[in-house]
Amino acid sequence: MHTLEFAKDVFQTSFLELIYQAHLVHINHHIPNEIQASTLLSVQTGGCSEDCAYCAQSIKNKKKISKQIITDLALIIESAKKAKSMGSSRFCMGTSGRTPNPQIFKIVCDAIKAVKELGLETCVTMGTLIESQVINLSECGLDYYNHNVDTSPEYYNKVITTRTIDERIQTINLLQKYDIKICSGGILGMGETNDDRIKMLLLLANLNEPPASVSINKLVKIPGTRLKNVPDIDPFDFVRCIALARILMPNSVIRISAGRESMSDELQALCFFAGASSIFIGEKLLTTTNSQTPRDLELMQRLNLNLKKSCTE
Ligand code: DTB
Repeated sequence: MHTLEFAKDVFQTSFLELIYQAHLVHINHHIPNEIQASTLLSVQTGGCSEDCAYCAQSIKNKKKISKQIITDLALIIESAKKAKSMGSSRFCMGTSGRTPNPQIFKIVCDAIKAVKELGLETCVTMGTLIESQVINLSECGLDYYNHNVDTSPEYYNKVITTRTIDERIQTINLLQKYDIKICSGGILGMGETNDDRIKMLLLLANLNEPPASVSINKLVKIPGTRLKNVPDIDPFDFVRCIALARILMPNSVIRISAGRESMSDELQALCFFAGASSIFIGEKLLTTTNSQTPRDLELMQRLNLNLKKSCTE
């Protein structure tokens, strides 16, 4: 168990010392210069009853996205093949909504089995789960489940009121009981303080087991959402968060997730130095555009970074 005092001390270390220490932890626990890439597909988009202030998919959002479902398995497989050909080693499928309904759950279960056959790792994010759903997912061979804690416990109800952070942790505990690896993290730049950021990272580090993947998003300010005008996070504070995550969770793979499109190449390089070693590649995230693939591949080359191969290569 890490203490809040320790986490605050680390966060407040002088910047260069902090990223140097984080880099040492990184190269002691991970293959240097290796970046893992994941690709997202939104299988069910929009029509969500949750009120997450950052999300375009909430029915409470001013610019409503009508509910869309990809029911054709062949289309999902085609996207997964494309992801693999771009260099992705993990295919992540998302569904909007508080919890998956039986129709979407079946589509995703079939997709997990088909995507695994392509030699890709699988990850899904479908909201709150009950035990029988977790068992079904584990029987399908699901590798990762993404379930973010989003922000600190203290800031949570400023962002989401339709659920509690404890509900999130319950689902995470349930998934860990059935040995499904966890991808969890949150969003930085929603108006929270550095203390909130530290508390969120501490919460992740102090779960029964830290998440295998830690997803750190920089808020994408989507028109129509409550957070559309919130001030930006200081980029160096973002890097400090990556470094703190690296030091608190040495074995986890830290992903710079949403928000890379608005980051400079230099900022991304600092994040990689501080311990991030995963990104999303592909044209789109869920509803927004991602950093474009030619730019990402060029950045990998310029920084002498190698993409991690998928399991069958
Ligand atoms: C995560 O932490 N970030 C991903 C994934 N987990 C599901 C989603 C990013 C979405 C960005 C906004 C959008 O495209 O709507």
